[in-house]
Amino acid sequence: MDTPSPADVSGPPRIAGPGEGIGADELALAARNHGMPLEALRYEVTPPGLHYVLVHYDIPAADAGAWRLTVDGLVRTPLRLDMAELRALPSVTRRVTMECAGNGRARLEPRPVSQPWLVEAVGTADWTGVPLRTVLDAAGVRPGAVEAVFTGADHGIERGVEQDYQRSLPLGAAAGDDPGVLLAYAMNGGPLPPQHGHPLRLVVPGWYGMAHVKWLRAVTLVARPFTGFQQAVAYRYRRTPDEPGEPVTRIAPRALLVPPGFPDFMSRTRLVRPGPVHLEGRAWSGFGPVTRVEVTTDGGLTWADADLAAPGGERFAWQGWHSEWEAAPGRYVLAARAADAAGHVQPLEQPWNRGGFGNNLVQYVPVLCA
Ligand SMILES: Nc1nc2c(c(=O)[nH]1)N[C@H]1C(S)=C(S)[C@@H](COP(=O)(O)O)O[C@H]1N2
Ligand SMILES: [Mo]
Repeated sequence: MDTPSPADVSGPPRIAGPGEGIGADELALAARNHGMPLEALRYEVTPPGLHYVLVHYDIPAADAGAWRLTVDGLVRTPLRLDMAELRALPSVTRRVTMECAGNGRARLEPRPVSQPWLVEAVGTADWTGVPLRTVLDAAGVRPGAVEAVFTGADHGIERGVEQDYQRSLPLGAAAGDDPGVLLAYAMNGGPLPPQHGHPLRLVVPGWYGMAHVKWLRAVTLVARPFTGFQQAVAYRYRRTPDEPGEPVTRIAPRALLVPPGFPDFMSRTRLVRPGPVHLEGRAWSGFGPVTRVEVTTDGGLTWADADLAAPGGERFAWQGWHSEWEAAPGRYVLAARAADAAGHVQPLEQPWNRGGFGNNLVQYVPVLCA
């Protein structure tokens, strides 16, 4: 008799065939993980419960009273901190827009089979916690450390590999001012909800979601780049299965519209009345401030500059934009397009890769004016 192995329940990554619809496996993920309803783009800070959620395995049982964060590996003094000790350290609050690296995946052709996000895997929160650097300074980083590995308390199997959720950051990013990594214990002034990492998570401003390890229980300094599953196998920009690929890191620029008017229940087509229509939305980039947002109402034939709010002190929070439209009866396709200070512009053709990562193709919004 064959001995069963974790690989028996876990298939290889798959690209959907031509015309293949979303499967029951993807529906199961989509029903657990949820996006931010796009009308919530109207809020500068996403209200609790409307921020997107992505959890690879299960939300682990977590008791804040018994929680310990260990800091070990290449440090002079290994630490074991409880939540009271962490809360006693000087805290900071930062407004950060977070987006899943797989946002936009379901619109790719061909479609990578995974969590089928359209464009709603985004949210902005005020995260409060201790700068990671404070804790690393207390532990004393030893020479030779090149990366910090972050371990979550959740456990599962992915493509046959049983694992704790783990990710690493280069020491410069983990301990530096840019992006200013936080050990966060509060979200929008309240305790972290279970699905967002209660009682402690990492926040890595400007980086895609996978870096912000939830239910954080260990920080380990290592002498070699981490080769765990979520670092070296998943979250790489690859066009073929065998290439090593570039790592997924910072968020590519994106602008989204608050859907104008009101929706049709099934098609989600928007209806607006003839006359002036106030178009608004938000735009963000992990490479620095957004410098330009353009809007089209004719499916991309012509673009006009939107009024963009100046970047505030919070470099990694989204910026509002608005544009006025005089709508006449007819059918329209609206879209917005962002560019950032580093010179990245949202593409009009899909940036395809096997994981469906960093797909920041512009969002087209069909509108009927009647
Ligand atoms: N421990 C742990 N951390 C995790 C994950 C996870 O499954 N386990 N998912 C990551 C991914 S892929 C994303 S997009 C973000 C989502 O954070 P949110 O659910 O708070 O929006 O958490 C990241 N941190
Ligand atoms: Mo993600």
